[in-house]
Amino acid sequence: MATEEVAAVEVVAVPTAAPEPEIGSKNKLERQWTFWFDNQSKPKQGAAWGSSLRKVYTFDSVQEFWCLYDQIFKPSKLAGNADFHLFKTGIEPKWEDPECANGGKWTVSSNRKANLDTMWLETLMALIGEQFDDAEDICGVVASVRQRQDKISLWTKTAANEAAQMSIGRKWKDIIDVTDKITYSFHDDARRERSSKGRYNV
Ligand code: MGP
Repeated sequence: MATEEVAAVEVVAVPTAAPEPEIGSKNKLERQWTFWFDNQSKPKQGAAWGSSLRKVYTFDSVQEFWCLYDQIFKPSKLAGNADFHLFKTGIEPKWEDPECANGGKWTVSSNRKANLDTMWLETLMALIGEQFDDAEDICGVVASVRQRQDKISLWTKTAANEAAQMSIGRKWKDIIDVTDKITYSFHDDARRERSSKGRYNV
């Protein structure tokens, strides 16, 4: 009997080690994301919009994201005209994509390069970390480096759904720590008129 008690105590006393993480194991994301890059610094005469747009990398793990971010994706590093995109895999960053066709975008301008990089990174992390309640309505994000003024735009799917867009806009402002008013424009309006008016403000 005494031997059994000792044995029981010994069993309880053995520390239960947490399983070792596998070397090289990955933290999977909720979904796949694709980085795109559009270098418009040397536009070809007469080339259609989008002809310099390139798909760069598709990933679905936290590790791949940081690897990519550390090596290449800092918008402020570029002087000329360029767009950086992170979109859900399968959606092209164009008005013509069926998922974007009835959508629009919230836009925030940035006067400082450092600010652009911070807002870009905060947005990327919020997207891959599925921080938005209306995540299904989001297509992706674009950082536009421009001589005049840099900007970041969050593209969404259903422009007509004002409640969803307002919720996304409010959340995004929190994430990137912006207090100024931001504006949502419909791609449909932009298609018709270059300097189209915004439809929603938050
Ligand atoms: P832009 O890149 O969104 O604005 O669109 P940018 O470069 O900051 O310039 P701004 O002066 O309008 O502020 C610029 C132009 O590119 C548009 O007016 C369209 O002619 C063209 N364009 C932009 N996008 C995102 C698309 C697109 O998805 N499809 C097509 N066909 N043309 C687009």
